[in-house]
Amino acid sequence: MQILRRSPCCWGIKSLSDGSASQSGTVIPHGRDGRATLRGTDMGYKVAIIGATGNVGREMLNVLAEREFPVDEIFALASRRSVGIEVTFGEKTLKCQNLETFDFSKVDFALMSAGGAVSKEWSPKIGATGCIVIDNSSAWRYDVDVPLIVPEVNAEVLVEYMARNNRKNIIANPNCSTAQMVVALKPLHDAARIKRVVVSTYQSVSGAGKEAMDELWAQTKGKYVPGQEVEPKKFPKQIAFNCIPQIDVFMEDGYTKEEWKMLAETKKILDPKIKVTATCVRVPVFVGHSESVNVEFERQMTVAEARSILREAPGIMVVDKRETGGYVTPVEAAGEFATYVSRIREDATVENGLAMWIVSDNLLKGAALNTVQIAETLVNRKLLAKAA
Ligand code: NAP
Ligand code: 2RA
Repeated sequence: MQILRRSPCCWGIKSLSDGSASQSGTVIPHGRDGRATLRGTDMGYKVAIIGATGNVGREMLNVLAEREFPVDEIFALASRRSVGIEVTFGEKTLKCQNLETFDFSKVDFALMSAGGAVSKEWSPKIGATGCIVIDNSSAWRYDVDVPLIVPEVNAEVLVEYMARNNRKNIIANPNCSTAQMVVALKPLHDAARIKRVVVSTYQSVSGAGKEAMDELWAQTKGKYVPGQEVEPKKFPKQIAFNCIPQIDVFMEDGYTKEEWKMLAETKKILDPKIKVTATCVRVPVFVGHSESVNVEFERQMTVAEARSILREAPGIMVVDKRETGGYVTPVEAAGEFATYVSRIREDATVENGLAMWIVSDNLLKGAALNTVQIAETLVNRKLLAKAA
């Protein structure tokens, strides 16, 4: 299933909230349409997209083109099954090449979204050629020698990493559910120190890849057409007209791996002292993850203060009208660069508590956009010049 993208600014508002320097120092200037673009650079880069036929890979091509990343040459790579398949990059059509036979010594960036097994095998080999790998899988996220980056939150980690001589040249992109949550929590944490987070997710099927989207589509149709019923394959139970409280495998403590990822990644990116408990649920939505988040702070944070902080935060858009329809749903967030925060209210069951609703396009801030922002940060801060 091809993802139909919505118009860039469906709400008639700019997609990123702030064009000035974020607290981490990442400068994200805006283009004409309000989207962030790179500062003027006098050189272009050679970029390979690994997993270019997939959900995230196609979005990476779109985002690079839309944000006018300074590309000299671009290569679409996938498995040998996809050699010759065409994908688009702006106005251009690219033919997919086989990852296994590609020469990475000729590229600066490998933006990777081909799953953990492929990344485990290929990222070290590609990194050893001097090319910077930015990987979307979970293969490297918890490696102490690999930075896990959300540029609005911890871009400064890249400065120290790129100055190392013995680095792997691998940078990890977080899980989609973590990325959108930490980008909203970071400015609040800076203001009032977060002690504990309780999050329940409502994750779209695109988070599980293109075949998962096909399964929802076919299963939904199959419910109405006798003889065309579709058994669960990508999901553990029927996903059409249903909710499944399991994403990824179960762990010994009864949590799922997706839930554990939210905990471990929030600690690595934001603060190891923050306590997180998560319940991750798959819902029959094609694109856009939603999260109900309860946050406990060290000091009082009023709703008004939280709103005002979030309104200024990079990457965040507050839409919170306290009236019917005055909040964002995944349908509105799909195709957008911003992470939306709605339904901000006091959680009176704990001291210093707030509750909120966070929605973002999982293929964009949750994957492709964040990957491109990491590459932009390396370029803008001139960190690549130091690459081995
Ligand atoms: P997808 O739609 O299933 O696409 C998978 C891509 O990987 C395809 O391009 C596929 O190429 C390629 N691939 C598979 N095996 C390969 C191999 N042996 N060699 C080369 N390429 C191979 O999956 P996706 O949703 O794009 O996700 C990709 C990765 O990003 C996963 O690690 C996922 O966990 C991660 N991620 C996804 C999201 C999200 O919201 N979707 C968010 C964060 C992270 P072929 O077409 O040739 O098979
Ligand atoms: C999911 N978080 O939604 C994952 C994507 N890698 O399945």
